[in-house]
Amino acid sequence: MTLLLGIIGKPSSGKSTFLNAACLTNAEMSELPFTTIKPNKGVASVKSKCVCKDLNLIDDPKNSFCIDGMRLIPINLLDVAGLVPEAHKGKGLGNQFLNDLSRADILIHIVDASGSLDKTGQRLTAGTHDPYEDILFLEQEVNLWFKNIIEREDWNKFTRSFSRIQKDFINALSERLSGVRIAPYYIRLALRETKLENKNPNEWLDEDLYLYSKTLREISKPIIVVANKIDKENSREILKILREKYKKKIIPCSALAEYLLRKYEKEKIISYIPGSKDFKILQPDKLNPKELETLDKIKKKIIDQYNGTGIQKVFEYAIFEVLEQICVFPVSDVNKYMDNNENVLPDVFLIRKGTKLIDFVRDKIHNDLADHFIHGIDAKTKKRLGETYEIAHNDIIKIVSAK
Ligand SMILES: Nc1nc2c(ncn2[C@@H]2O[C@H](COP(=O)(O)OP(=O)(O)O)[C@@H](O)[C@H]2O)c(=O)[nH]1
Ligand SMILES: [Mg+2]
Repeated sequence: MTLLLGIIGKPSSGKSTFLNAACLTNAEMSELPFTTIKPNKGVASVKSKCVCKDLNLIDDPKNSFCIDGMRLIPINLLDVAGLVPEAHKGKGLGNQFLNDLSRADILIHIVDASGSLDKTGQRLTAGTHDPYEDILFLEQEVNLWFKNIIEREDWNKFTRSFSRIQKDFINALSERLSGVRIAPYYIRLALRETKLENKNPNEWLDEDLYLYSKTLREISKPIIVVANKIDKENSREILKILREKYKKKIIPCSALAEYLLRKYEKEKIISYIPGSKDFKILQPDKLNPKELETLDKIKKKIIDQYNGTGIQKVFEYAIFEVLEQICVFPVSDVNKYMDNNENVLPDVFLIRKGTKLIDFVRDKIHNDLADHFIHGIDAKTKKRLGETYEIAHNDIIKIVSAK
């Protein structure tokens, strides 16, 4: 299944602009809070060095693209309606918003780094709102959403039947969380990390339940903070302060700049590879002086200073670092690196680091193939690979099965 990134943040922070820039779609963007009611979807891509260069091959990508030896691998984005305080209790578009997020593998929090919106997305004098509040608020709101799902109305009754943490309890908890797509493994991991595995569920205090919900949320739906609108005057200063307070990684970004660059690129007015640190103006006569000035500003004030507009960095960080994904290329001919239709290196899959060969076959290729699995072959070394072989980044593998 393609990875899904949920884009969250208060109204008008730039979520739709971010999605449109990343996917060149046409979701409505506006100053008005709640323009986005239904979630907007899009397909963006992450970039990873393709194996074709080292092997000196010309590839025929099918499920991805290859540009200048870089594979562009699709990922799904979902831009969801604005979040307001107490959404977890159903305020604003509350529960609908949160339910839209339940399918996400990771959440991208778009923060207005110019500090010119209050917490409901209404305009303020620039710099008067502290975006750190937005970060704390949103993390808490999502944690409380988890807590509500676990606690429901009957937590005391629910826990009465469990005298200690054991399989039954974990199974029952998984059941409660089934709507949020959380692997039982994460449920156990959060019990261990919080040390709550040693405490009877019926003795958990309210703060234990919050701590558990928060930990589980951090493991299963990590949030990445993106400081958007860095093109605005005061954003640089605010970003500096924000970094001191938040301590974790924050990625500066100008969704609007990226949107313009991709739009001009599509119209062939400039040449620009998303995420690159430069662009070239191909048809200056198609741009008026104001547009030329805007492009000049994008180059000097955003790209040169932040090493790009930030959007592509968000994806690479989310996929390769936070979600620890690696690339694997299945083939059926280990000498020519082809599939059955003579396509060279047709597909690439993203899988989590540490995935065993058999689990990859079952989850990404076919159950049938996994059931009749004999062995794999590493196309580069021609070595045999067993079921428990741990796949390495950029492995090219043929699966041999009895079917
Ligand atoms: N200056 C600047 N404005 C932006 C940026 N991203 C979005 N905006 C503007 O912020 C407003 C709200 O954007 P929108 O994407 O609709 O926000 P949403 O409610 O979070 O989906 C629009 O006027 C956008 O043009 C950015 O990077 N820089
Ligand atoms: Mg929107």
